Amino acid sequence: MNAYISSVMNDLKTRCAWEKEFLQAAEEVLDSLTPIIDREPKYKANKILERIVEPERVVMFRVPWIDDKGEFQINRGYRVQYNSAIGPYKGGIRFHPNVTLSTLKFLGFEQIFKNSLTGLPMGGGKGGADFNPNGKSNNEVMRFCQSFMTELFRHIGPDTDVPAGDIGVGGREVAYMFGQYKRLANEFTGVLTGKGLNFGGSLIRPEATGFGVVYFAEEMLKTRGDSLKGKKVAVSGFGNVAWGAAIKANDLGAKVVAISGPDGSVFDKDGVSGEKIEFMLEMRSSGRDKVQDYADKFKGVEFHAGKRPWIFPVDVALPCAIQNELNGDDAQLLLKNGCQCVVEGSNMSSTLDAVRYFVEKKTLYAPGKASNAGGVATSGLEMSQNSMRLGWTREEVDARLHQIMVNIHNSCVKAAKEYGDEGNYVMGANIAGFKKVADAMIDQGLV
Ligand code: 2IT
Repeated sequence: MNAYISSVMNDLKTRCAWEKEFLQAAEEVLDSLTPIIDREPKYKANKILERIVEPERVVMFRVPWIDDKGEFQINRGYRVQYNSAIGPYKGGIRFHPNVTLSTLKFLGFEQIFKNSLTGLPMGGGKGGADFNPNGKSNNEVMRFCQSFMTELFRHIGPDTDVPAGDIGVGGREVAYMFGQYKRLANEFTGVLTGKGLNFGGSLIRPEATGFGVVYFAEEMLKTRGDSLKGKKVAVSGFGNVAWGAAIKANDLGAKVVAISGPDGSVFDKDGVSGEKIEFMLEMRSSGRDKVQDYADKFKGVEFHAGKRPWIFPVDVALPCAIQNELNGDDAQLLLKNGCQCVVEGSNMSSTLDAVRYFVEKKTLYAPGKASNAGGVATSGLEMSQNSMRLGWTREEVDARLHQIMVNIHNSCVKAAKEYGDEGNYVMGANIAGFKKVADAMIDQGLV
């Protein structure tokens, strides 16, 4: 870290002392920008770091709704509009009881660089609420989504800010929010992505994040003359990202031997494939949030209560659940057991000590902002289709997604090499993502 970067970081630590996740994300990015900041004095001269860590706008609002018993409920809603230098704010909405401003600032900050890496014209943003959809009735979820959108609608628009799903927000929630937006704004536009196919959604969007993670893993393995064929894979979570990743890993000849949930992990020596992948969807829609259901349903499956899937000997690990789900000890255990490749499907899956360990050991390690960008990239493709008022075929969307993941992979590799640390995907992703946004900010003057 050079003097300019550490002064920006120290200042941030004082001013955002309580925003732990945000400080973690900022430190990971800023630290790895050292070689480009050293080489190009224009970024310091234009105070780019001071500007890029500060969201352009944050909206926080009350979300009142009525539960099925007729009781009033109050949640807190947010939208962090982080950076619009290269396009309208774009990023998901998370409904999870742990959501705070810190969570959404970390996610919004990561989204700036991720969206830039996709090569599509999208700025960075993120939103959400400390609402837990698990255990809620369909009507409760609908009322919550409508109330949330009743405030959010005045801050977003197809050329201003285009939200989508994230943890706790899937097709059902996006549809309810879209319905309410349309009613309030009196317009039918592509203001949200991840919509249903009947009203402007894109084919492949549900699978896209997980597919992209696996396409990225395949590109990384290729750099060492290897491939996913015959590899044993551990996936964490059983949500949208884990599901897409399991499908594509199977397609490419790998065997998914573990998935997990908040209650523990399952080890399935026969592999998660066929109807077992369908069952992941059932577990998700049941709202029970328990992976033990998988072990109860299928023969020969071990359930390890309270354990993460990083205890199993595998070749490839795909963390696809939530931030900080893989720590330094997990990283050491994975490598000790022979894992060669760790590709993040969740945002900031790894703690800073795990990231540093992987980088030091020259593991094939990809940070989420590069490897999980296929989700938002396909959202970008949904925006294009909405603007054209046309829909592409599955094959067309999948081919574009695949090409985007190959391009992101190559940008990371190229930037890491150019700035002196070949094979370091953390540095490569951060520098490549940063450069485009920072240069656009300089061009547009002090705004
Ligand atoms: O973290 C992410 O990139 C997402 N949740 C997807 C965002 C989007 O706008 O599709």
